[in-house]
Amino acid sequence: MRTEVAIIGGGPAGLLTSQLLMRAGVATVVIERRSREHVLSRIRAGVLEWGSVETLRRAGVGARMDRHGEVHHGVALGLENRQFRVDFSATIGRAVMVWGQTELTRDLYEAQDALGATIVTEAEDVTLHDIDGERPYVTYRQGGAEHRVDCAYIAGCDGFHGVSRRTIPEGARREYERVYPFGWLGVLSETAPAAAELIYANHPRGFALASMRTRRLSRYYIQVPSDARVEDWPDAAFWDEVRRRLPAEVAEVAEAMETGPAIEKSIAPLRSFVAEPMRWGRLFLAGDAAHIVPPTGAKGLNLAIADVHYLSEALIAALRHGDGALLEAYSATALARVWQAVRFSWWMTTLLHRFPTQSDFDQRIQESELDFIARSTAAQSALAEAYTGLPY
Ligand code: FAS
Ligand code: PHB
Repeated sequence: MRTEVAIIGGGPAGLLTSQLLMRAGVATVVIERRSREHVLSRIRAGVLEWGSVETLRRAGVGARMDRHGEVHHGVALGLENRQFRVDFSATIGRAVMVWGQTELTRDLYEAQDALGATIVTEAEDVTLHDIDGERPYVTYRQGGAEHRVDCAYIAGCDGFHGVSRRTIPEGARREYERVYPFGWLGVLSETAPAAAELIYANHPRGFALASMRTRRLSRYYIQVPSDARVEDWPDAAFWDEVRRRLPAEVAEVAEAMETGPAIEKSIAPLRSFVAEPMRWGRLFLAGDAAHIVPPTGAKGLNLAIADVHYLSEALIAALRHGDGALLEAYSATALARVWQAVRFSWWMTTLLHRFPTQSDFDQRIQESELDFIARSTAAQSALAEAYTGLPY
C-alpha cells in the first residue's frame, strides 16, 4: 500500500490528523492497534479549550458538539470550608466546551468513514522503518498476514505506550518526567451533575473534582494513593468520600448530590512527561505520544488537538505547496505550547492535591494561594487564560 502520510494510532490525535489532511486532499492511512469498539470504550477527557472547539468545527466534526455540548463560562475552586468562582468570560472573555473525548472520537470515526478513510484496526507488531530517510515505511501484521505502507511522512499519534516515540534513537531523545505520588479514581454515573459548573476541591482528605458530560451523565474524581485499587472502592464508599471533600460552604450541593451506580470506574496514575524533539527525520509525534499531563488542568486532549493543528498545517504546506518551513519548525512550535500546558497542569496539581509528605506549612501555603486567587482579578485572569487555552 502507498500513501502520503501514514498515521500510527486511531485515537483523537490520529483521527483528527487524518480528517484535517484528507479534507485538504492529502492521502492518509490510519493504523490502530486495538479495535474501534475498544477505542470508543475509553472514558477520558471532558473539557475542550475554545481553540479545540474551533479546530473540531474546521475539521467538520463540530455539529453534535455544538448541539449537545455545554459552554461553560467559569469553574469553582474550593477549600475545606469555602469556594469561589473563576469567571472566564468576565476576566478574559473566553469559555470552554464540556464535550466528552469519547463523543468527539465517535464523531471522528464517523466523519472518516464518510470520507472513505483507510483505517486499519487490530494491527499487530506495528514497526516504523527508515524514518530518517527519504522513503519511510510502516509494517504491521493483521489477520496473520504481513502488510507494508510506503509513505512520505509518518505521524506518530500512538499515545504514551506507543511505538513511535521509541523509534526515535534513544540517544537523540531528551525525556522530562515527574510522577505524582497519587492517582485519580474516576466514576461515570447516569446522574444529574452536582452543580452547573465544575468544582475543583482541595480538602485535607485529598483532591476531588465534580464534573459532567451532560445533564444526566456525571463524572467525578477523587485523589487516591498510588497503590489504590478500584475494588477497594465500592460505589457507596466513593460517593461518601466525594461528599466529604466538597467545600462545607456548599453543603447543600453535597447533600443534594444525586448518586447512582458507577457505569465506569477506573484509576488513572498522574504524571507529567515531555519527550523532545517531537520530530525525527520524517516522523512527527503528536499528542500523548510526545507528552502527558496530569488531568488537573484539563490539558491532555487539548494539547493533542493543538499538536494536530500545527502538524496538519505543516504537512499540507509541504505536500500541497512544496513548502517545508512549517515542518522544520513543528517540534519547536509544538513544544513551546506543550511546556506552557505542562507548567499549568503541574501548578494546578500542586495547588489542589494533598502530597503524602506535605507539611502543615505546605498546606497553609496552598490555602493562602487559593485565597489570593479568590481575591485577585489578575490571578483569576491568569488562571482563566491558561485553563481556556493559550492561542495557537
Ligand atoms: P491516545 O492514547 O488517546 O490514542 C493513541 C492510540 O494509539 C490508541 O487508540 C492506542 O490503542 C493506539 N496505539 C498504541 N500503540 C500503538 C501501536 N504500537 N500501533 C498502533 N496503534 C497504537 N485528558 C484531559 O484533558 N482530561 C482528562 O480528564 C483526561 N483523563 C484521562 C484519563 C486516562 C485514564 C488517560 C489514560 C488519559 C486521560 N486524559 C485526559 C488524557 C487523554 O485524554 C489524552 O490526552 C488523549 O487521549 C490524547 O489522545 P492521543 O494522543 O490520540 O492518544
Ligand atoms: C472530566 O470531566 O473528565 C474532567 C474535567 C476537568 C478536568 C479533568 C477531567 O480537569
